[in-house]
Amino acid sequence: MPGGVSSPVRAYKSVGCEPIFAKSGSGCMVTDLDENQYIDYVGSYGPLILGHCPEPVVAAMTKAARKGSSFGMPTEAETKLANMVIDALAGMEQVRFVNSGTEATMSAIRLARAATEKPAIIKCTGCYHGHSDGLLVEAGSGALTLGHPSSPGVPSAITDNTLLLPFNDLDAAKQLFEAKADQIAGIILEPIAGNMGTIPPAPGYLEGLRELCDKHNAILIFDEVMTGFRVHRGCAQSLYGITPDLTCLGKVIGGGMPCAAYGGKAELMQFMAPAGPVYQAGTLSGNPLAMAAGIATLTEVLDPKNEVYERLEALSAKLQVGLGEAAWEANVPVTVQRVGSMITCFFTEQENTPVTCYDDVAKCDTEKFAKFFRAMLDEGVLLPPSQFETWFVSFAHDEAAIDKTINAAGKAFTAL
Ligand code: KE4
Repeated sequence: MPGGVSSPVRAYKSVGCEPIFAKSGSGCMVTDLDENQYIDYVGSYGPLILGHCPEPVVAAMTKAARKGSSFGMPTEAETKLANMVIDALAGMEQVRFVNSGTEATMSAIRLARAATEKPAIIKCTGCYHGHSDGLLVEAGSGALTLGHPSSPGVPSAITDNTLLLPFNDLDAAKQLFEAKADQIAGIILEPIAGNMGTIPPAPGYLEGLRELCDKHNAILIFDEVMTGFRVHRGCAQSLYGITPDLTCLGKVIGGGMPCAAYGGKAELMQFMAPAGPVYQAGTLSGNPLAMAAGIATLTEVLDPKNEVYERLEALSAKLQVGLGEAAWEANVPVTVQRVGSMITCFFTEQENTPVTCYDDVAKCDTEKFAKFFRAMLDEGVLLPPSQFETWFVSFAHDEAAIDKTINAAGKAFTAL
C-alpha cells in the first residue's frame, strides 16, 4: 500500500515517528499491536462520538449483519435514519445517503451547479471537503499536512471553476460575489473549520454568507461532515442559527461505518436522479450495516436523558483550560481553541493569539507540535498526528482520562 496506509495522514509523516497500528479499541482507549494503551483523541477523525465499540452500536450492527450486509434495495433502516436526520435539521426536507464525505460534497456541488446553471464554486483556503478534483485546491487536513495543498493530477480546467476565499473574511466574500456573482453557483465551507485545526466562525460571518447567497442566487453549502451531530444535536447550523441550502454530513451519522449524506430543501434535492436529471449513485449507499450503526449512534446522542452534549461540553472545557494552564506553567505559547468536543492546541508564536484563518495556522510551529505529539504518545495519549487536525473528546472519555491527559501535557510541554 502506498506509504503503508489507506489514508495519508495516518502515516505520521509530519510528526517524525513510526505510525502505531491499532489492534483494538474500547471506550476512550486504543490498544496498539505492541499492547500499548492510549487515551484516544483521534476518534477515527470524528465518527466515534460514543467512543470505541459502544454496546448499542455493536449490538445493532451484529443484528443487522445477520439479516444481510447489503441488498442494493431500499430498506426500512435507510428510511428511519433519513427521518432522524431530517427531523434534526430545520433546513433539511430530503436527504441522500452516500459512502463518504468526499461523495457527499462532490454531489452537493454538482447539484448546486445544476440548480443555478452557474459553473463556479467558492471554497475557503484550509477547509477540506474530501478529495474530489475540484475541491482538492488549497485544501486542509492531510493535503495541508503533506505540504502540497493542491494535488498533481487535477487539471486546471477543473479547478478554474474553484474560487478561493480566506475563511472568516466576509469582506473578501462580498468582493468576490460583486465581481463574479453571475458565475458563482455556491459556496461550500465547514461552518466550524476542523481541517486546519479547530477554528470557529467569526461573529456575523455565517450570517453574512447567508445574505450574500440570497442576494446573488447562490447555494450555501455547509459541509458538516465533521461538525454534524458533533457540536450540537442540531449540528453547527443549529448552534449558530443559520440554515444552509444544502448540508453535507458524515462521520457521526455512520457511527464508525462508511456513511455520509447530503440534503436540503425538497425543491433542490428533486434535481437528483431518479427524481430529476442530476446523476449520482452508489453500490453501498444506505447499506444496512451503516444505517444500523448510524441509527444506534444518533439514538444515543439525541436522547436528552443521556445529556451527551452537556457532558462533552463539560469534559472538553476542562481539557481546554487544563491544556492552557499546563502550557503557561511550562512557558510554552499556545492557543487552545474549542467548539464543543472539537479542540485544537495551536503552537502559536504568542500565547492566546486567536487563530482565525489559514494564514494564522501557517504561522504555527509544526516542529514543536511534532515534539509535543511524540511526548504525549510516550505518556499514553494519542492525538491526531498533525497540527492541522482537530482532537475529538468522546462520550466515553471521563474525568480520569481528562486529568491524565492534562498531566501528560504538563510533562510534554515541559520537555519541549
Ligand atoms: P471522507 O471522504 O474522508 O469520508 O470525508 C471527507 C471530509 C469532508 N468534509 C470534512 C469537513 C471532513 O473533515 C472530511 C474528512 N476529514 C478528514 C479528517 N480531517 C478525514 C481523515 C482522513 O483523510 O484520513
